Amino acid sequence: MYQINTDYYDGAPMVTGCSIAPGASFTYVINTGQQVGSFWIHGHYYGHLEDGLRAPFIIHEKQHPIGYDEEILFYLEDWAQQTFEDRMAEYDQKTPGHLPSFYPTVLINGIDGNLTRPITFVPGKKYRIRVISMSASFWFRFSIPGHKMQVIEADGIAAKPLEVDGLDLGPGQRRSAIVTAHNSHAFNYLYNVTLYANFANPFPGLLPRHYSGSVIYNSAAPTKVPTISQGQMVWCNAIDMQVQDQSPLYPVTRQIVWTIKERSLGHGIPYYTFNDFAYNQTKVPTLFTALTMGKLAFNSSVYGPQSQTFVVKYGESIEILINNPGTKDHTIHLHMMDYQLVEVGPLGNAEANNKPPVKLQKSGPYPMRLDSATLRAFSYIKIRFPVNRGFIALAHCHLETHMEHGLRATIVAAPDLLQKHIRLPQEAIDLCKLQGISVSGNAAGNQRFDLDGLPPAIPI
Ligand SMILES: [Cu+2]
Repeated sequence: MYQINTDYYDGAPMVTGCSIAPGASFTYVINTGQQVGSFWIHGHYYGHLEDGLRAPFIIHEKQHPIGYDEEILFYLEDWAQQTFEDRMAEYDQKTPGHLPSFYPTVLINGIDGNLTRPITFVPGKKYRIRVISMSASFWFRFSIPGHKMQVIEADGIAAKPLEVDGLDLGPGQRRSAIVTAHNSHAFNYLYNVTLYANFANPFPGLLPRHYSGSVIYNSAAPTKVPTISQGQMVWCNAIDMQVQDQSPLYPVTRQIVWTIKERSLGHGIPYYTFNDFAYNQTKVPTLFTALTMGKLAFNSSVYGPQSQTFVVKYGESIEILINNPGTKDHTIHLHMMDYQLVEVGPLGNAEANNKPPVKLQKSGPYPMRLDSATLRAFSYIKIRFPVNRGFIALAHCHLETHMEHGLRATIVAAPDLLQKHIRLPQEAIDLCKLQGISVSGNAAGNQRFDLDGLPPAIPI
């Protein structure tokens, strides 16, 4: 959520505040007047979302929008048979190149994907199908073969309708699409949910995993299953979308380059970074450093090298080029905003790895805005956003293991405006005090550039 001047409600531990310690409580205040659309709530601390602390969060328009009759929600989860902690322990003991014996099942609307309930279509009616990927690691595809989908929303932002055969969602992504029911009720159909990923070896029946549920027009009718393979279908690709409000391409006054690096440390533990350091928690939440360091808050050094902090100023218009020369797909999520996805392209090393290169594509004049973009292996994306207020934005891959193993960065935007407008609620301060966490000073809780006591940054 944007959390304009209420960054302390963002919920990213040690970035915008302290975590909720066992036995403690904290009240989040969400201004529902700033955004509408599909979101989700999830624990942002060490795999909690993967262990189940995740729920859809939908802000409806004040008035029922014209354009559809009913809404049908699907929220999708990858569901492991181990806890995140056990999985990470297994991960950490493996030799390089080996992934844990982890093939998840799928929950559709909170229940076993094999037991999924049917949905009902009334001939001629228009349905808004809302799909929320609350995934921790895997990608999802959703389709209703025999029906086209008009995508009208991505990550809470309204889009000009884009016709596709199905939706493709990385961890954290959300889409809405209009599906018009056929006029005839001669047949029933199926909706399909597929779980897939490029980071684990395919295994028959386990990956990719296919689930389906009935689309009932008439309970006495036979089910029609159109013979179209997933490879023949057109999947929703964010770079093909145009934003509904026709906001033009933002200008660029400064380009920042992040190159994702991957290296195995110790017992083959893969670490990931944007640029040179694996993210590691600071000793003072980054927001509190920005609020208490005066003019030094503009100097990225005070946030510590392992917070990978980039300070940007009011009035700047930022482009981030994110290179992924590695073998794994990621979803790049930025908190507190949506950004324009302006370009997607190949890095040139795909063929050497026996993979087809990602096609070079630039956005149209009205680029789609998102908060979570897919970044495929051997490719890059360019995203843009204006600095029109103060905010602290955690940037991270939305795959839990990647995020917990370093793939995060921090954007501190206009700290002068944060200092002017933010008044920390006592509750946010108490949450830190309860855990003995300092609420002022640099990343180490010291003055100026003295980072004594901060754990060493892990260089990659
Ligand atoms: Cu990732």
